Amino acid sequence: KVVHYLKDYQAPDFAVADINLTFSLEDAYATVLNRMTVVPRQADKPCVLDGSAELLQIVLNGKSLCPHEYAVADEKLIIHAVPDSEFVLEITTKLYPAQNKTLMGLYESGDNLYTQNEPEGFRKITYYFDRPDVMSQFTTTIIGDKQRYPVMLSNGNLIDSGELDNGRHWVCWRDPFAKPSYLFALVAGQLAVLEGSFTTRSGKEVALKFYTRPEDRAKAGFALESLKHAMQWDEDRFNLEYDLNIFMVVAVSDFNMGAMENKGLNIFNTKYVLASSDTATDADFEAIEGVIGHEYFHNWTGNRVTCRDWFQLSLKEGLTVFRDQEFSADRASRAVRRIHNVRVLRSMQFAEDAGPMAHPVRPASYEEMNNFYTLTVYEKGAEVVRMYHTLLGEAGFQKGMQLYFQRHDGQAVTCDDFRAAMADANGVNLEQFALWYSQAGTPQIKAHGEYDAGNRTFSLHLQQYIPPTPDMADKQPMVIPVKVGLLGRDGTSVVFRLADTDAVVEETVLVFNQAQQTFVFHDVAQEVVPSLLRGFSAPVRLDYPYSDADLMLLLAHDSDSFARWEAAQTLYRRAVAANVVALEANQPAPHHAELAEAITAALNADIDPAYKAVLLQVPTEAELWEDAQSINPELYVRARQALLQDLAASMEDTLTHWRTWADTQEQNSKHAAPQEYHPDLAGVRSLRNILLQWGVQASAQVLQTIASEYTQRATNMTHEFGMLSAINHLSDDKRDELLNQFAQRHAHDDLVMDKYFVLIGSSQRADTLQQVQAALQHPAFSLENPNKVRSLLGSFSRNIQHFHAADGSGYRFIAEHILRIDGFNPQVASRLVQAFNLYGRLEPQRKALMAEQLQRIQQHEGLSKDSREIVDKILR
Ligand code: B3K
Ligand code: ZN
Repeated sequence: KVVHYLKDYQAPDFAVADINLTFSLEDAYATVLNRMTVVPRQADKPCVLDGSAELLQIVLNGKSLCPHEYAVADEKLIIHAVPDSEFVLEITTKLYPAQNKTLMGLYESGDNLYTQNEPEGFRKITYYFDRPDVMSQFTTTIIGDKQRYPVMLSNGNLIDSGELDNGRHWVCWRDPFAKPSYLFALVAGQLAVLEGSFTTRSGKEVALKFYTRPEDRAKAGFALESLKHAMQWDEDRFNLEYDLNIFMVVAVSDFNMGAMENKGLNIFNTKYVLASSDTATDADFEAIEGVIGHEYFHNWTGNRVTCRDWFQLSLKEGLTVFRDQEFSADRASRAVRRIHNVRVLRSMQFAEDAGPMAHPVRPASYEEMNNFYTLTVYEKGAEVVRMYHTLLGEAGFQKGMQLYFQRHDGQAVTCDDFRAAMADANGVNLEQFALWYSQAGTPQIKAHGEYDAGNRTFSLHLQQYIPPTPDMADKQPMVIPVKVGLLGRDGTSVVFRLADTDAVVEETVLVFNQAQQTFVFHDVAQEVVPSLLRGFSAPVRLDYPYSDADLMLLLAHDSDSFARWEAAQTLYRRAVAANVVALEANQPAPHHAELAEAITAALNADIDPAYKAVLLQVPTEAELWEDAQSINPELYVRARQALLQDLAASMEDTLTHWRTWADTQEQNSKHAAPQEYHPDLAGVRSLRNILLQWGVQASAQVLQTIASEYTQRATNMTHEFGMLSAINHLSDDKRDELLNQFAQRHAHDDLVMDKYFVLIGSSQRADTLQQVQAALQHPAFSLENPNKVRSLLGSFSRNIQHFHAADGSGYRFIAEHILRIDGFNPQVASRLVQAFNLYGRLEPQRKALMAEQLQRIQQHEGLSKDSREIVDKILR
């Protein structure tokens, strides 16, 4: 096994002045001629190229190399002797895209060809210095049959094209911007195009082209509009303009992840391009806008300035996630978007940080880079960028961005370079801040405070602790921005003055950077309840000894929408914890009357419906068990379920009232087409759907209502999927009937069928495993399509109740399918292996059952290094 370490980084021995690729697409294979001008940076170094494709020929400065002049082993080509000065290397390889099921390198989907090269796919195409700090100008010629490959695309601008004999044609693309190999892309096939244009602020007209299967073209309109919004936003907020004359997006249904930011030629999972309101939910529309933004924003943060090495992945990903989050927040519902991001972070990234895969935002080592496209690199990375923003303010942050581009445009750099730009542009010291990149684990803050009426001061005592992770035991105190306000007992905001200033303020950001620290607020007129970590100002867990009454006060009055929501979350967590204790002792779960009242009051308050909807989200099981040990997952499911049932029963009238209100809002909407996506209506529908989920808990009658209204409402997918989700756990035959009807009606629609598989895989019904097994045989299902695997098996692996079934059937089932998938698509398999991350923290019986399956995976002959790295880390 080969472990790569950040500390071993060495600059490349060779530069590539330019690279010319010629792809000849034949019926069953493709040949690639790679002609590059290589410039040695030091004398006497052997030339080591990365590659694993079938090698046909190597020509050095016009002379064909004999086998003794080079060696091929372990995905490397070593040319023993090369000139000390610039030389031309021509390498010919042969590829079989139809047989490539890894979906990396060049592969076939439908009858078309697509590439995916990040991080190390280019080496499956040709032999090259396949590392991000080798940047070059690419010219790509593609030759293919006119009927089979009418459309042939690559990066940059189309500079020439022509006809050939035998019904073939050719095109030549040139990308004027130097780029690393991971940003190279090629697409060929029968594709329809939806066109638009955008005029940049300096007056350049950019052609926008969305390529899809012909039957999908009409569904790309929303994505096209999203792209225009993203281009405008990047100019307005970040002062960044697009740099080529053409921007292409290609949608493909077989894709390992969401999308890929190849220069000028983004390749997208169809899931993040295609939408119409009868096949996509409002959440799907929002995800499309976000991902389109994300990939577009990479043009500057990722492509113009790229990563020196893959350890620096968060340099582009954390920053670009921050940018897409801000884009979405500026588009609509900032408060609700923030809460949504925090919820993802807390339920998934915190779990990663507390498990066997814990790693810093900048990992120190990896075996398989594909395993490090993680929530930590992306989501925690975005929180780290957000902390610069919180500490420096918007203006200071933008000054830092400007300096970053001034210094590094066209370069491959590190997270330290980014931090230095932020520090230097603002004249501040960010040395200690570097710990956010090197220390894994979620910092925990213990806080308490007291009011001194005589001195009119409120003292806040903070203590930080960074838990040990498998990679590191002892950690240093970090810089934690803690945004704080104070509320009086009547719920009003109480002003204060910090020591050493005259300014009287309502809110401040404390810079908490020692193991323990006390902050004193002066001139505080009355006893207060502190509102802490406003806006979730740092990715930490914070514990303050609030009474339930304090939390209810914050829930009713806090002016900060995150802190207000968080108060409800804490109340929910406490209630579930009380249920866990009762259920463990075989007692009935207690009744939570006060909480029901507080939530009812919040629902009845004058707030935005989308915000009401998130207030009704009870923390997920993963948030509930936080870093507990000896976990019995089923107990948490039952305790959470008991809380939902109890609250819903007490709140039945309120739930019905607001559901009727939501219906009226939609009916009387001022929008011309209320079934279409619009942020306002999306908020109303999200409220309606969560009320429906609660409603089903409160009364069996709701199922009848859903059944009777189904057909009329099902013209809108948000409603249709909302209704099915609400009844998905019921054992009533009506549920099966509606689900079957759904599957039949949408049998031809790949993306809607994914939703069907999600419903099957996530149901709490007793027969879920049987239904999942049956769904594997469904004609629309395929193990080779990652969306299908994620929908059915991915959702089952997150189905707490059934994946963690006490008889081990869930573990066995997932392990068996991991092994089937690992044989042809290691990336998708190794994602599924991470379903077992909870291993070390499970109660003994489940732990033993899981160990059996983990060992079975570990001992499997020919297991990919992707899956091996994960399983070894879980079992170590
Ligand atoms: N940069 C790609 C991710 C590539 C993942 C490779 N396993 C998409 C993105 O983050 O925008
Ligand atoms: Zn990205």
